[in-house]
Amino acid sequence: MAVNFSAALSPSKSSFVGGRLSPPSFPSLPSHSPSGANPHLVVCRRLFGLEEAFKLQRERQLQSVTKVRRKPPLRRGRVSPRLPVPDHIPRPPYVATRDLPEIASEYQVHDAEGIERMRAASELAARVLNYAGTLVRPSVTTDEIDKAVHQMIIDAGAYPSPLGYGGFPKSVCTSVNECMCHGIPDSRQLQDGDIINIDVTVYLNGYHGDTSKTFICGTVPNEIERLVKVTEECMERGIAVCKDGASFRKIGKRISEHAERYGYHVVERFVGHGVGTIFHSQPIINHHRNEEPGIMVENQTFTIEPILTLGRIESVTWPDNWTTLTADGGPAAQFEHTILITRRGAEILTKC
Ligand SMILES: [Co+2]
Repeated sequence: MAVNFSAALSPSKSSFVGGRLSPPSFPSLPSHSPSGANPHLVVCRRLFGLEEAFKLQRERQLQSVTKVRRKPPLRRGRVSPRLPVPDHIPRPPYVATRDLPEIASEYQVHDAEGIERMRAASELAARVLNYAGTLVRPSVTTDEIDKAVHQMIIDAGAYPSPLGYGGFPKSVCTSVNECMCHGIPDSRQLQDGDIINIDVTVYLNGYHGDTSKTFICGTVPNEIERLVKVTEECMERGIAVCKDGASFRKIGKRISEHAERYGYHVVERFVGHGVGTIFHSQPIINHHRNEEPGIMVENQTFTIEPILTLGRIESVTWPDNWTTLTADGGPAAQFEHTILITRRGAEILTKC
């Protein structure tokens, strides 16, 4: 499950969302005289020609997004009542409150026993995610996926981490088509041509394991299938630069390079996070290019979970305070693993 960067770090500055975006910028031009010999005029003409080209390119991109979408916009379905968790299953501390927990400042670096517990929680999360993926087909509701995921997690003696996190009402996030993350399972039936990210986090023996994947429902247009594939590759490339002593900003650099090769965009608003005994902690993992400081250390665990969009990265959040969609209605894909930093690389813990 991704952290909302602005809510996590600057709750009083929600206008910060998207604030770092800048359109292609042009030097400010001096006013020119009507004389054709003025060299500024030539510069102006060239620059305005360039600006025009950018505008046309943007319009074409938006048109292709609209064409690919071909589906009515996502709407809220009915959300069923909250599912019970047996009393013997230990709850994470945030379940007692409706408030969104703050991002804990400590890194999560483990001893041998902690690593074993991280492995167990992460492997369970991966198994649940695989199972959830087998349920994806036209006519299945996201509520049915939630119920199945919930049952498998409590049968394993674990707690579904999203349930009650900051008031989140369900056990898993299901984000369909233009929903970039934190979709709430409801009565909407999946349709042929949908994509759906299922984001599973479990709390087992005091440790969280967090993983997500975007699944394809039926047949989707080639452009969307490619977006999904490239998003997974971006996550893998981000993981490939991780090891003890590497800087966190390499992750964003590598992911952006790969996304840009295909003309895709990397969402900045949602970030990866430290994970372990605490669901969301430092370090914040930016998936876009950045100059943030910070070095990975051995035995540390965190998530890498890039979201890529076909169109623009600006987002809108529904009044439920969770469901977040691309503002332009274009599709978004996301993949996530929990990883363990080792001396020579990173081990993916959320695999089975
Ligand atoms: Co996460």
